[in-house]
Order: sequence, then structure tokens, then C-alpha cells
Amino acid sequence: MQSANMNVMIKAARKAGRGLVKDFREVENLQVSVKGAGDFVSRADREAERIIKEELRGARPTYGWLGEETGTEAGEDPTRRWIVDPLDGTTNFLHGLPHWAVSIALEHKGEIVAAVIFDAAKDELYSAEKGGGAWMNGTRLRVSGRRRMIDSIFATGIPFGGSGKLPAALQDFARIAPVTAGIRRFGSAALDLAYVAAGRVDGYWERDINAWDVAAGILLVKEAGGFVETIRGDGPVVDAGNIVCANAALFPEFAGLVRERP
Ligand code: LIP
Repeated sequence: MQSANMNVMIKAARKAGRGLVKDFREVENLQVSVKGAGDFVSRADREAERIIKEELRGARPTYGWLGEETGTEAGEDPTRRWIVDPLDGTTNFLHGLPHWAVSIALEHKGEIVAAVIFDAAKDELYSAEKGGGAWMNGTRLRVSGRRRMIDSIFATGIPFGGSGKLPAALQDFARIAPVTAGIRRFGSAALDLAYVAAGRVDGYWERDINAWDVAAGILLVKEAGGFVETIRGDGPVVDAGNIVCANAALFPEFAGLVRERP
């Protein structure tokens, strides 16, 4: 039996997702004019956040807000806030790659207590509530059972060229790739975390990430039996800007490898 908050979150995610699927079909027609596609996707992103905000704040007007497109708004209830990325995987969406998601998290006193990640292109809705397990379309999720790094694959993000962070990221690759079965860069942090929860990948790490990218996925991984920490191994993950996670068997060795570059 899911909570009233979860019902509100799923309704908002599905409503925004329906609009994004329509926009996604349009994007494929805009590939010829790169500028046109970029402006179009920005509008789609903002419209999705407007829809989600209308639904969530309409149902819970006292909760605070943090959204990728509209920023932070305090609520009368200082203990609760929505953390929303209306379109995670924007670059994939822009290029017509069907790997993006709506990500909605509810934080209570600094802890994520409810999460929805909706991959509308594949119609996969991931959800979790604290203590209630992690689910995808009604199926219970568990992290993978792999115990050896060399048998395992790991997702990450790669800094865009010109960010100046690429050389350091390549050091990560040089350390991690040789001792694993492979590294994957899917382009959506929310879905990277959902895939760890689903056991599709065995772990994930990323530096320079936003709260709205990871807030929902953090709870999914924890409720699926995984471990999630900051790369520096200190403090709460949501606002840290960096993250490392894996199943329980792999986490110590994998996190240790990532942390060789703090
Ligand atoms: C994206 C993240 C991805 C990261 C990208 C970007 P966006 O979020 O999901 O993991 O590597 O740089 O931040 O911008 O598509 O919402």
C-alpha cells in the first residue's frame, strides 16, 4: 500500500512524462537544426518542471522546493522539500537518445524518504519509500549479487570537453577500467542509480553532480540493499556534489578504488 505522497509523486511524474514523450518525438524532427533542437528541449525541460511543480505544490503547498530549472523556494514546513529534475539526461533527449527520466524526491529533515524516477521512453517507473523497498513497475528491486570487481560493470559520468575536469576523470578510468568487466556512461545519473538498484549495473560513481540528479536514486539504491556514500566518505550525499555506490559485497573495494583520487 503506497502512501498518499507516493500517489502524488507518481501522478506528477507520469503527467510530465507524457508531455516529454510527445516533445521527444518532435526533437527527432529537429535534428537538422541544432539550435532549434536546443531551444526546444529547454522549453520542454521547463514545461515538465512547471507541470511537476503545479502537481506537487498543489497537493503539498507547505513543502519547500528545489528544482533544476526554477531553483530553491522555502516552504512553511522547514523540514520537508521536493527535489526535482524534470528531465535528467537532457543531452540524450536533445540527440534523440531514448535514455532520460523524470526524477522526483521527497526529503524530510535532510533524509530522502520517498523517490520516483520515471523513464517515460521505456515506460519504466522506479519508486521507493523509506523502509518500503525499491520497485519498478510493481516488481521488487534488489542490487546485483556480484562479488568480484572483474565480473562487474560500473556506470559513471564523463565531464564535457572544455570543463577542465576531463584529465582527472581519465585518471579514474585508468584505475578502474582494468579491474572491472567494463564502464558505462549512459548520460543520466538518475537512471544510473535506478540501474544499480535494479541490479543492471553493479555500481556507479560521479563527481560534480547535482542534488536533483541523485536525490531520488539514492533512496532507490538503499532500499534495494546497496550502499551509497560521498566519494570523500563524509556527510550527507544529496548536496555533496559527488557520489559512489554499489552492492554491499563490492562497495568497500569499489569505493576504495574511486577514493584513491579524493
Ligand atoms: C546529467 C546527469 C549526468 C551527468 C551530466 C548531467 P542533466 O544531468 O544526469 O549523470 O553526467 O553531466 O549533469 O543535466 O541531464 O539533468
